[in-house]
Amino acid sequence: MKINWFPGHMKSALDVMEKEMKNVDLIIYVLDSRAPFSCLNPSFEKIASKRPVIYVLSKCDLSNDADTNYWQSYFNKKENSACVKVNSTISGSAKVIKNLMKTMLSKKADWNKRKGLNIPFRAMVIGVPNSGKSTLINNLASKGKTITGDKPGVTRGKQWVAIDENINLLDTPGTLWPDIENEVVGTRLAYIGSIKNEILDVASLGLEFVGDMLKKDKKILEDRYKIECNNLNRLQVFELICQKRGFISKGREVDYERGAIGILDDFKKGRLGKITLDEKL
Ligand SMILES: Nc1nc2c(ncn2[C@@H]2O[C@H](COP(=O)(O)OP(=O)(O)OP(=O)(O)O)[C@@H](O)[C@H]2O)c(=O)[nH]1
Ligand SMILES: [Mg+2]
Repeated sequence: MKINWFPGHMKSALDVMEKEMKNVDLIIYVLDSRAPFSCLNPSFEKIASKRPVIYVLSKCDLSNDADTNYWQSYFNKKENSACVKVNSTISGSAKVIKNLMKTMLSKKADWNKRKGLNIPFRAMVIGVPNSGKSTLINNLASKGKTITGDKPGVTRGKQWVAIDENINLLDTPGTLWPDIENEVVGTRLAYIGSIKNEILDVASLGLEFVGDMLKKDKKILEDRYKIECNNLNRLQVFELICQKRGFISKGREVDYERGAIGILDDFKKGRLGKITLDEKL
């Protein structure tokens, strides 16, 4: 699915992030662990190349464990970087990031100490919409200091949050990039909820998703919806799921849109199991 959702607020957010780069010591780059490669925003290349980066594979409770380990070692190998996986819905689980930050910035801390400076570290948290940036910050702050939500575009302005007396984090609005040319990437960003439904053809996205799951492992759909997929094409499977789940309109027709929303919601909430979409490189 070809995506072009790059509203004015994302453009200004990127400009602000580029400016703030000068004021931060480190970047925390939040990637949804179900599609970490697809979450890499080319617009961030300039932003994330000038500082040490902690790649955070978020929502690891929803991704395949072996695949997440693969992606963790992939991002760990990048220069001047480290990578951790987190489930930010568990209180205290992100603490490892705080310790990692302190280790990665220890030289700077020594330097500050020698100069008698007492300035807190500053890190900027970046990532595509809905990847879990604000939830991660709240987890680190041990208090709900930022607004979160299960739809893209929740955070609008930048917001500094002190997570302890030595570290300040900058929450930023989720940003995409103009004209996402790669259709596979666009589709995966849509599956994980990075793109708002209003600009999508949800029924087609649902059909595409059913097709992708059939290619991956038909048991994912068979087990969840108690159906048999043998010899059925993706449209027939989609319709079967809609019938099974009662996504039927008044005229007894299949309601593809409601069906698609239902299936994609099952994926987003992990009810289809722990699934990683991006293939290993
Ligand atoms: N299961 C699970 N859900 C998570 C995790 N982290 C965040 N979420 C959920 O993902 C949704 C989006 O989280 P946010 O923290 O608002 O995401 P964001 O990146 O700040 O989004 P924008 O501000 O819109 O760019 C919320 O419903 C969170 O509860 C996680 O580790 N596991
Ligand atoms: Mg946010």
